[in-house]
Order: sequence, then C-alpha cells, then structure tokens
Amino acid sequence: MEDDKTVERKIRRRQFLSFAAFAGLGLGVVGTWRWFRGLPEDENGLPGFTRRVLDFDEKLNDGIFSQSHLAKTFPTTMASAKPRVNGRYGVEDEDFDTASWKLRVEKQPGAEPFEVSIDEIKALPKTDICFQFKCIEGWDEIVHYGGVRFADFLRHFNLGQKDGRDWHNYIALETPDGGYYVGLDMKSAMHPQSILCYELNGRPLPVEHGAPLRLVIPVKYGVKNLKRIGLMYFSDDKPRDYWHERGYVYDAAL
Ligand SMILES: Nc1nc2c(c(=O)[nH]1)N[C@H]1C(S)=C(S)[C@@H](COP(=O)(O)O)O[C@H]1N2
Ligand SMILES: [Mo]
Repeated sequence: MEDDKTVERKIRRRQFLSFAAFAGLGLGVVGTWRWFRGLPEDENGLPGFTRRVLDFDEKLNDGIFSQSHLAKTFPTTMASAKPRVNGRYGVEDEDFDTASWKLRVEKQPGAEPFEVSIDEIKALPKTDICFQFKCIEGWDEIVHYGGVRFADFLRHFNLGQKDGRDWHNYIALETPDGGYYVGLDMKSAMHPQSILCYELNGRPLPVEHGAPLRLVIPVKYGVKNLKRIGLMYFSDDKPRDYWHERGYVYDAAL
C-alpha cells in the first residue's frame, strides 16, 4: 500500500510532466514557424520548406508511379471534334515551315544533334490514344491523338541510355525556337501511353496543336505536352522546364 505522500508526489510529477509536454509543444510550434519563416527562398521565390515538400511529393510520386498504371481511355466517338487551343509559347510563328522541319536529337549530352525526318517517324508502328486531357488551369476534354510510342521511337534510334545499360534520368524537349521547353523523367516518357504525335482525330495534326510533331503524355498535365518539338536531348539532371521556372511542381504528374 502506498502512503498518501507518495501518491501526492506521483500526482505532482504527472502534472508537471503534462505541463512540460504542453509547453514543449507550444515552443515547438512557435519554433517551427520561426524556422519556416527564416528559411531561404528557392529560385522561384518559394520558401525552401515548400520546395522541399514539393520535392518530397515528387519522390513519393516516383516511388508509386508504375508503367502498368494506365490513364483511362475512351471510345474515339467521345473525342472533341475541335479541341481547345491553349499555350502559344514557341509556336507563335504561324508561317512556320512544317515541310522542311526535322527533329534534332542530341544522342548524348553535349553531342552534335542528328536529324530525324517526319517520314522516318511515320514509318514506325502507329498507335492511337483517346483520353481525358487536363490543363492545370482547370479545364479538361477528351481528345484523340495518334503517333508513335515514345518508347518505340527511343528503342528504334537506340536513344536514352548512357552505355547500353543505364538510362539517363531525364529527356528534354524544346520548340525549334527554344521558346517553350519541358523536362520529363525517363519513366514517364517510356510509359506505354506517351506518344510522339502527328495526328489528331485521324487527320494530320493541325499547326495550332503542334504540327508536325508534338508530345502527348496522358500521365502528365497539359503543360508537359509540348507542341512543335524541335530538339530532344538527354540528361541526368533536371533539364530546364518553362513552367517549373515559374513556380510549378516539376513533375506535373496526374
Ligand atoms: N510549344 C508549346 N507547347 C505547349 C504549350 C505552350 O505554351 N507552347 N502549352 C501547354 C499547355 S499549358 C497546354 S494545356 C497544352 C494545350 O494543348 P492544345 O493547345 O493542343 O490543346 O499545350 C501545352 N504545350
Ligand atoms: Mo495547360
């Protein structure tokens, strides 16, 4: 049997402990807030902590993202006959000569680019995709695009690997004038639904949608679906990305 004094001491000790825990919690909150406020901002003016959360989100996404996860597809009869046109960076020039266009590809970082013609691309197996296209501005629509799987293209031209074994981490695409540019993680580019696209609704891709060749990548938001590809290169570091430079999360994954 404990005597009264021992019991009282135990109660006081408990009260002290819960008070200390409560005070500690308060200090912790204030401290965290001060720490957060004091963090340096990144190149986009986002506080370092926010940037770190976004980066963590990206890592998480990398971890759970798999090639077997497919974007939902729809019957082509549901596709918009005249999809909306959005984003004109790097495609403003309406007189752009699609006939003399060639895709330039840097096989290894810093290498002299080689050229690929649209006929060489059209000679590869063709595939179609009808899916819900989503723009970060808050609209979406069902679109029907056709072209060659990005993965098939890379395999055909033996691209994307450093030494025939290890893959580069990223692929970069830019418009011919360099006015718009995106970086893509290799896994997303190699996704079976990612296509280098030259057709819309079974007809030649209209110039306002990125003729002669655009990217269609259903696992990403609209921003990554670069229109009028001019240059492709590979890198282990994140390539420059137009909207990431303006504060958007790099992945733009759905
Ligand atoms: N070259 C280029 N491609 C671009 C953009 C752009 O501004 N320039 N905008 C992107 C954005 S934000 C969207 S939503 C889609 C829209 O594609 P669409 O005009 O074919 O519907 O293009 C993407 N690709
Ligand atoms: Mo967009």
